[in-house]
Amino acid sequence: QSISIIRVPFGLGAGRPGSEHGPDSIMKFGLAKKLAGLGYDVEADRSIRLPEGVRSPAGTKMKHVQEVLAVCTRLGEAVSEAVADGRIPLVLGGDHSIAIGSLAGLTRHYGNMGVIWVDAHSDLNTESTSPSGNMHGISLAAGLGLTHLKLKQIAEGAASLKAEHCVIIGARDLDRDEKALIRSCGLTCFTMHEIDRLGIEQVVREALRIAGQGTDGVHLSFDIDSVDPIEAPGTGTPVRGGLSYREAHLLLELLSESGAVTSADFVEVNPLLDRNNQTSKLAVELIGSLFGSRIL
Ligand code: DIR
Ligand code: MN
Ligand code: MN
Ligand code: MN
Repeated sequence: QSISIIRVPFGLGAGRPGSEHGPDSIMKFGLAKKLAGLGYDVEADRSIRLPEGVRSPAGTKMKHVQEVLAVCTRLGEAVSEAVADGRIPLVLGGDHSIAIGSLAGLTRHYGNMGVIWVDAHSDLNTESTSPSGNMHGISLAAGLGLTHLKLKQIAEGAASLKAEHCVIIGARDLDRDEKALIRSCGLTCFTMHEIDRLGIEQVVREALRIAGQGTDGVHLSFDIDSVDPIEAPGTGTPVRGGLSYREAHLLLELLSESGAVTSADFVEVNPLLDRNNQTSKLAVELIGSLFGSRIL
């Protein structure tokens, strides 16, 4: 099996700078070596940069739309190429707006893809409901075709996700209109409340059923702010009451065991806000668990 690590040093979709340093930091703490040690053929030379001269007009409500579109277009091509070559795309953010590029590239190949979105947030705002104007807060809504921005604009042949095959895990900070959308749009949201009650193992089993049954691929989009800030302080919008260290690992170990995941994003690591690189190191470990690293 082979993995294409695609670095996306882009952070303009977040409200504060720093996530653009995520990919290099995660690489620096040994990701490529870790994956090679697990037996994968690793390609790690892809880095997606913002083209020169792209700049959104000032004074619009959503910030940096043109920059997000440009980066996501390039990312969509790289992801699509990896899939066409039979390699697993592993996308390192960057802020979570880049998931729009991953989804655009992936849905060209997977006509009926399931998505597992692990996040403290739901990223289900739209251009009209976003309270912040930050593009990382609309990426799942964009995947579902609920925003003005469409995946089709980004990659030819891309298609919107079906809500019935999308699952959010770890949510605990939702905006008003996101809550209404979750109740009405048909996706499944396992908030921290459900994780407390059911346990992370049952939640992951349910998530795999929803995203995996009757689909032709499963994309994992993992926002590091899903993990409790005690373990993952290096992120732009930390929210207390998150996944414990072991819950996060177990989630990824169970996904690994299932063999269902066909691509992944790891986003929102912000080295400028980190303590002793704890969050970058955690990201390397968690990605290891997704790709088969085990305690024994
Ligand atoms: C908030 C925060 N819901 C927004 N979203 C974040 O800006 O739309 N997503 N941080 O990861
Ligand atoms: Mn997110
Ligand atoms: Mn988040
Ligand atoms: Mn179905």
